[in-house]
Amino acid sequence: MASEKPLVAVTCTAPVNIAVVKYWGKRDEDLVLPINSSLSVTLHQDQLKATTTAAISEAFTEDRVWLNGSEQDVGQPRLQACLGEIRHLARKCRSTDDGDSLPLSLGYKVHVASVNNFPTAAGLASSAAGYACLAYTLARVYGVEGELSEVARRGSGSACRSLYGGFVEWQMGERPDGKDSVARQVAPESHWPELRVLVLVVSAEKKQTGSTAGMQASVATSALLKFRAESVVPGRMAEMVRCIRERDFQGFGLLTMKDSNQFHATCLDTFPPISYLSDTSRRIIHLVHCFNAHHGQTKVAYTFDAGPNAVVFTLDNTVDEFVAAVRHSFPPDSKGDKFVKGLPVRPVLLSDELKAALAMEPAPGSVRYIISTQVGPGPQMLDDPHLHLLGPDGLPKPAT
Ligand code: 2P0
Repeated sequence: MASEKPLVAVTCTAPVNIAVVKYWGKRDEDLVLPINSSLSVTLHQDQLKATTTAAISEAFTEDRVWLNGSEQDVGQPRLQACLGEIRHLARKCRSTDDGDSLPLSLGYKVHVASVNNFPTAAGLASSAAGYACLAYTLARVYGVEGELSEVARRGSGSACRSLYGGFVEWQMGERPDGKDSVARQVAPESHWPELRVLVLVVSAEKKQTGSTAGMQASVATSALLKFRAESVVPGRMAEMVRCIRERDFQGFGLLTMKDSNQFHATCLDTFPPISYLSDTSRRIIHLVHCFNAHHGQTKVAYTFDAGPNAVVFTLDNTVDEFVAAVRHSFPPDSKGDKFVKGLPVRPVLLSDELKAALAMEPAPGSVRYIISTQVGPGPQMLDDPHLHLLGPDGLPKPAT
């Protein structure tokens, strides 16, 4: 049977992105159109990525999706929207094509398996990487070329920003059909090689209020959110693009922190209020401000999404000292050697002046570990068929 009805399989990876001008709130729930533009940094896939295999075959009788090994309800509206959109694009490609070059695949059902190499739903933008990877992989398997923002966005708004490497803006657009609500690269990953990223993981628990529900509540009740979208974000987008183009870390860091704080302020302005930050998050904020005050300039900058984990930006000449400050303020549990994962960080001794400036009671174990990473490229297709997550029978391979 397998030889008569072979499957066509493609495997791709896609990155996590972290917004420095935040998206929060939709003007159209169905099309996933935002109330403001946003801008993000794509993180390197060596540390954080989603991997997805999509396979099509005449032998498949239904669309099926597995996430981290467990089968999902393929009827979920977001999944249906992505599948529907990619098939729509594939039909369009075919009708403008000479007709012979595309596989006879449009009527075939698809099997999809996806895994993340980091905790799902822990505030680490797993849905962004996952849906970007889904859009990119489906496009490859169905032979779709061109703009994929809409496919990814219909899965999860922030996912369209994970379609590119480096620094990426999601232009909110104006059209009711969303055709101009697209992601664009502002600068490639090679643009600012000194920029480093530290993810401070404080909790791997599932978050309490999902982003979609949280945004709906904020749009319905927060006057601050409306003010932010109309009067604050447009200026911040322009200023952030300037900071990135000029590699102005002081400006970039300051604006990143202010925008994170304003996003969390709109969450508190939502009624009933939403609170994503934990005591440890607030301690990290305090640590960053003490560190910067000690140096008399913005040397590190935090940002927080819909969860308590911190993402910290800094430059390569400051990473070692800042990680030492984190170790000092949040002494690791016994497994101290596993405290930093990813890009190497050298141990350094903190000066007595900096220790005094940190002025905090140590909170042992509250930062569980740090992922040390950098800016990275966009989605990639993997050539090695051994890396497919689906076997020749179209079912997930057993985890090794
Ligand atoms: C962002 N977040 O810009 C903001 C900052 C969280 C805080 O985009 O409903 O998972 O799927 O469009 O994209 C998280 O929201 O929400 C998010 P949906 P999404 O990264």
